[in-house]
Amino acid sequence: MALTVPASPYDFVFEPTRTALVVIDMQRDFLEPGGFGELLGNDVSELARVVAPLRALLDAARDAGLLVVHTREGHRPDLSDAPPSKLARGGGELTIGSHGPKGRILIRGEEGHDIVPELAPLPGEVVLDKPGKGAFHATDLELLLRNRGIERLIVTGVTTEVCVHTTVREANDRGYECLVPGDCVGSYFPEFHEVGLRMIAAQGGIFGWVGHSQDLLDVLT
Ligand code: TIU
Repeated sequence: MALTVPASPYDFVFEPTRTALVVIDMQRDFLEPGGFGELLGNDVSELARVVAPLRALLDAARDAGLLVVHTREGHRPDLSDAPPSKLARGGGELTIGSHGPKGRILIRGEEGHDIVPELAPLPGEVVLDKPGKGAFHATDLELLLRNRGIERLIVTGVTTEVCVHTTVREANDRGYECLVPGDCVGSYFPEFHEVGLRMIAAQGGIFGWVGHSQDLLDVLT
């Protein structure tokens, strides 16, 4: 049965069986003090507010039978999947692969690369390791979605203007309809968050829809 939620620029209609909840990069490296996000000079406290509403939405999506996809940004220990440009970016001493307080930064298998405990994937849920900002780049996400008949995505996680935006743009170009619940995405920069959300819904929904998790909870539970 199709469900309808109020959203900007107009109502978002979705069939739970044909919709995936995508949780982008809710990793310790981005959210916790001492991780990669903080090493980049960011105020990680800006991201903390996302965890509680996203946990509630995740639980509701699980109960309603939506496909749940968790992503993690990171690289192989030998860095062979990290473009030299990404490794060099920033010019600092601490970069991807360096030893930080939570293990090697953005390296698969390290503590900092893991998803925060509150949002830990359940056994059987898709966990997608991605080397880029977008969840479609160099991953099998599109294949997984096509095989399940998924047409719509509810995109959540961090950060609004970086990995969330890149994923929504990639999805939009591939024909997926994306809803972004604004309280379930976050940025180190409040102004980028604000404008990032407006950019999605502007021009009649140029990249998709922006809504609120409570409206999703109202129809899913
Ligand atoms: N720095 C920043 O805002 N984001 C990232 O590096 N990755 C994600 O957004 N996941």
